[in-house]
Amino acid sequence: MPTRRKPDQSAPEAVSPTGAGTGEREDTVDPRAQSGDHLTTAQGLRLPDTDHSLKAGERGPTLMEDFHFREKITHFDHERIPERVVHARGAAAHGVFVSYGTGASVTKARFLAEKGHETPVFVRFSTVLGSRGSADTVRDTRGFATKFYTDEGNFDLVGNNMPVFFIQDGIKFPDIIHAGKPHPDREIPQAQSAHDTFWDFVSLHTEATHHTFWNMSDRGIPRSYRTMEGFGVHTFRLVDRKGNTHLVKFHWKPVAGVHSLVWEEAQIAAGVDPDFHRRDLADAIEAGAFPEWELGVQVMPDDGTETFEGIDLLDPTKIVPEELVPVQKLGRLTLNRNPTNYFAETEQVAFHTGNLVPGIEVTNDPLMQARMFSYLDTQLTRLGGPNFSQLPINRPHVPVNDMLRDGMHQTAIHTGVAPYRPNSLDGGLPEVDPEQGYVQTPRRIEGNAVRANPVSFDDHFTQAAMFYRSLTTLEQQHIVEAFTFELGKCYEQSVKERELLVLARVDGGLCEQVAEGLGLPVPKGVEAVGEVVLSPALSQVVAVPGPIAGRKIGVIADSDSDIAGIRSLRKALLKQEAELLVIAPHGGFIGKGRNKEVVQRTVLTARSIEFDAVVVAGGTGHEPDIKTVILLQEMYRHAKAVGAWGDAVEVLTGSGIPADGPGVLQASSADKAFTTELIATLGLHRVWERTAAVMADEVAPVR
Ligand code: HDE
Repeated sequence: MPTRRKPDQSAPEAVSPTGAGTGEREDTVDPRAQSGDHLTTAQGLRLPDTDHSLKAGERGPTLMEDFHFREKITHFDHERIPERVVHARGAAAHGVFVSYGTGASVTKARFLAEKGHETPVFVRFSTVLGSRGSADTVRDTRGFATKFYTDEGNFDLVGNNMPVFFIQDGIKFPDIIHAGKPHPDREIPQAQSAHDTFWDFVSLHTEATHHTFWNMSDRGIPRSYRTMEGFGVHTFRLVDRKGNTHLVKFHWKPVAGVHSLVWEEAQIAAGVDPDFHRRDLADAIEAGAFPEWELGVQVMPDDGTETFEGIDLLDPTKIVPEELVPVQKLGRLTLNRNPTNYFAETEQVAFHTGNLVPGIEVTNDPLMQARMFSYLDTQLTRLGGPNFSQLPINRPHVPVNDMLRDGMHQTAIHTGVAPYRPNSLDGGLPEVDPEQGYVQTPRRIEGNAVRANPVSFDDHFTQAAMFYRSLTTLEQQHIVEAFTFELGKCYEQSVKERELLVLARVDGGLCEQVAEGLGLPVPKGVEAVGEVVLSPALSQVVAVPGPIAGRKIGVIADSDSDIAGIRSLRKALLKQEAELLVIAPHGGFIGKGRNKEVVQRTVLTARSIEFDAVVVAGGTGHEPDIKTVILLQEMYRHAKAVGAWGDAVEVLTGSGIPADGPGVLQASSADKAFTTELIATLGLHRVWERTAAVMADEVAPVR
């Protein structure tokens, strides 16, 4: 059996944050990598010592002869591989996709068409711009890449958390990425778009406008990976059993709802816990609050026009509003297992838009066409040669019999003498399969060789205006603040002025507010988009409480606190799969005897960003220290639920929290009414009524 190092569980604070096991599974360990109990060299030679190099005398130089030293150091020197040129920072999980069978009306792909069909998956979430070690919560687009190990071969849906993209033609991809990455001279700023080259590019390439609005919206700072929507972005062509085709757009709908951070939280988290999203995903899975999404499609007719109601379906900067074409649900994805080894799985997984199965095809979207080249190509450098599909995480779960041979890192021992077709020497094998093999639907392709876009790609502003105007006042305010922040970080006046011109073409009111924030004049004589049909589905503010599974609630307590109350609150929250964490002045335990409670966070280690709500347990000492005051004030400022029971209400008021403020919960004990109200407030995600934008409206941000 492989030898395992167990996490230190002796000190309560060192216990896995969720209090659960390590999530490791024996059956995922490759016995070829770790077998036997003894330390060996890569050749299997047992070693007596790995802490001392072989030297000429105790005080002498190291000998060339020390093969163990050389093997150990050489391997270490080569442990890193090039990080992904984009989407370098990521976290992933294993799971299962269960089909509802509803897809049969549009596709013959078995994993979608057969009811109850289960397909193993591996999903990797990422940010686009930052390096592998960058912070999770920066303002950026998120990758949402899913590898379905179907019984017809691997299908990869390599999507994002936003439904549109910056550019319409893949040939510009190096340019937008060069503009978004840190400046080449100083290599700053890391993992963010708040700098001159980014805004220089997007103000000159106005097709980026719609995506820029999504990035500046709350979608650019998701609360968790598990509260993100996912989108295939491009239009795909689905083919049913009879050969009928439809054009579709893929959507992932999170069961936990779509939620975001507020900007100050995102900034604090980037410093206090740069692994915020990675930790959240792993913790939720380890605690058994498995993240879930429903996969759906918007189905449009494949009538030869590749447009729908005037929307060009080949233009990746456009969406089809859900009010126009509702999303039909095809199945449910559950992420239920953390990777065993980050490098072997999350780092080495290789997605490719060209990994398709019968029933799913690509379209002529020029962005998608470029991706069909890039994803295979990039792995040659990143994974060191053409055999990366043999890596365990990339291997399909069906028999593979290709005629690809040799190459760097070849791990297969191929048999036979005739890796060509037809052959007579290997019995004519492998055979081709004209019945079930992947056949592209014949489609007529003609036209002049031109470097040009269709005219329908020219409207860069209408849908940006539709997006902005469809949101609540509160969400619009966040967009205004984000543009003002990002442009405020630019040094070049001309860049700011040009972007104001872009904003003026989208929405005059927005442009005025950003211009005011920047202290610049509003551009004159620019006409904004006129009236647009709104799409309320674009807003993520909810009116009805959603599930709270996986949410974290902190309870401030000390040895005088009402331990029974803490326990009954924990019980109620656990029923909802939410977690209660005790925050105390010191580590170890609070209470005595049977009334002892483990402390999960100390006042020193806790920070507001980790919690969706914080309450103070009755009986807790009334003189809050400065860290407690900061914790409660941040919770209040970030529109999250706070509360207290019994005499601990004084801790709230002593921290400057208005006892009658919205979302400030009070009760004489941690009774049913208190927990019910807490759960309902958490389900709404934020107490937006506290924020200036909503107060100005004098109404809740509900349409
Ligand atoms: Fe990617 N993209 N991309 N991209 N992309 C990569 O592939 C590329 C685009 C997306 O977790 C790279 O293996 C080009 C759109 C995700 O491993 C690379 C173009 C969308 C991931 C690449 C695009 C995406 C990548 C880098 C313009 C949303 C992370 C490493 C034509 C629909 C996958 C790698 C993971 C990764 C190229 C545009 C999503 C270089 C050339 C549009 C989620 O091949």
